[in-house]
Amino acid sequence: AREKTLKKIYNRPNTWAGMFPVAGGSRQSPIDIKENSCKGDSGLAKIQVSYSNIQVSELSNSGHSWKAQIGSGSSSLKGGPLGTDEYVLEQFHCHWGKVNDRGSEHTVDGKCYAAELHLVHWNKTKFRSFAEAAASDGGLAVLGMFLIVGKEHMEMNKVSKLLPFIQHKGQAITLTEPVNPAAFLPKNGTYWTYAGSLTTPPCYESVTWIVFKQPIQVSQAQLDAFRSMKSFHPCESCPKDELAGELVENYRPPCPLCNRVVRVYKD
Ligand code: GRE
Ligand code: ZN
Repeated sequence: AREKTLKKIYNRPNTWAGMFPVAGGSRQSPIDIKENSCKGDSGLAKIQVSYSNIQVSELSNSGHSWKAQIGSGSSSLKGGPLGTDEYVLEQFHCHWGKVNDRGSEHTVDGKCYAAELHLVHWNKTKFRSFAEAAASDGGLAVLGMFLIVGKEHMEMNKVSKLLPFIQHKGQAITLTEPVNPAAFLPKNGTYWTYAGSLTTPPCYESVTWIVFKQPIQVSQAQLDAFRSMKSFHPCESCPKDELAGELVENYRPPCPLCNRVVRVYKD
């Protein structure tokens, strides 16, 4: 039964290329990061990130994840593979499994983590809006963090404590306290970087991925709060599929690396 469930779930992203041909392209994300095939690059440097007074205008249930939309404040992401172009934070969201041994989108030598957090930034130097950047090469930069189960994450609590109020698809709530997304970055700045895509439709090939090697910790209760969300609208009845409307397994499995190189920066 478990075999059948996994197959069904994995099949879903396989249908995307029908409606979004680029989903079958050669720079898709996520990928399996093979540590021994990564290329050290002396041209890479530490990621420069700063966030101040970040207010989340809306925390919503998209039916596929929770999403924190940034409303105000200032942010700046540059350096590393991004050079001098300045990227600003648009939103952050997460991908997770039903159980702790799977849920991340990127994998490392085949290893899955329990979840993966995405801080989505757009290139304000070259583009006028997030929408324009999202559809353009060099438009987006996403910081990816692996989540493991351990101690409670105080910044993540600002999100996880509100999830009971947005249990169903389409629901949204305001966050009154500011968040500091820098608190989601691991202490160690070692990262992998490569040219990839959005991991959900429309799967645009516009993302410079920066995936941190060191995982961050969240508590079992915080992950369980993610898993308690539902993928259907409040007025709909619970779908009778394998997941029974639980918002879990919302990760895309690894895509072919094709003609790409993953570079590594060692902190
Ligand atoms: C997603 O929907 O999961 C996503 C975005 C933008 C960038 C990366 C990403 O919406 O994974
Ligand atoms: Zn994502």
